Amino acid sequence: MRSLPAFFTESQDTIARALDLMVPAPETQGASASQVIDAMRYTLLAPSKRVRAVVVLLAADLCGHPSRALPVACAIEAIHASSLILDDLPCMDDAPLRRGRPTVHTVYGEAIALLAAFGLLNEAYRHLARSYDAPLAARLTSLCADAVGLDGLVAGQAEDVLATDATLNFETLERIHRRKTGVLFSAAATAGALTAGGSAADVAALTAYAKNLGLAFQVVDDLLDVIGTPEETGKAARHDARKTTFVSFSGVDGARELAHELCRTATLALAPFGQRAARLGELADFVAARRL
Ligand code: GRG
Repeated sequence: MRSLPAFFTESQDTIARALDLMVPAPETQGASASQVIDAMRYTLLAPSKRVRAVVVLLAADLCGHPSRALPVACAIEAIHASSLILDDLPCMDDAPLRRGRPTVHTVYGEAIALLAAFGLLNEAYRHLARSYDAPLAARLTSLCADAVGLDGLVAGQAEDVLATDATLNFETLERIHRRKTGVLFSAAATAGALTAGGSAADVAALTAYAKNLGLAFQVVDDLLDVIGTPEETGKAARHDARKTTFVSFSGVDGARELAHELCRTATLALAPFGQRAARLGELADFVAARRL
């Protein structure tokens, strides 16, 4: 397996420190609020690849001004963490394990898990409002709301939940995962470019990159459900057995090849940047080959 490039692990550390500050440990909020904050931090600070936040930082770096990217990188990680809590609930995927730990609802109960998910979503938007000047905060908030909303995570999850036990065609499967997974990658790349004052052409190239990267990421997620171990993925193995996945369509080898193809297409979209996009190219290579 390809190991993580050094810039990736350095960014992960920077992001983890910023997330710790974004939702500080409870001190004076009282016992009930403390439980919710503990549950939020339990998910937000758990071991994670933080790949969406890394995309934000690399996109901003590529556009020449990385210094303002960290708050929106954290907001996107908080949105992602919120979606994981919801996705794992008994009424959705009913997952026992996430990020190598028992899922939030199994530790804190369903009511606190739901509140922690809303809490993280709320903190994400609050962080944007407080970290940027009004015009940029408005653009980033709108971008994130679009990614979460009715052509994004919520819509993708709804279609996915309703399709359990159904046989899907490839077009439907692709639409579900573009919304559930792909749009947050696209939002991450766009957000990074916006904080750096990237041009419309920069944003278009980065969005094309992220769209293909996000889908590749999901194809490998499906693959790892079949061939990965809980030690590698931090999740229960073969949890998607009742769903149509990219592996049901293409088999194990076909899914890995599809992921490589999507990552090659992603990297090609960055050709106008030349060597400056090398790190995003390395990130795509990592995604195609990942086992975690
Ligand atoms: C209101 C935020 C919100 C969401 C509601 C529940 C829901 C709609 C959407 C679920 C979206 C979801 C969980 C998609 C799966 C995406 C995916 C591949 C997750 C695994 O991501 P990794 O591997 O995880 O990056 P780590 O733990 O490394 O961060």
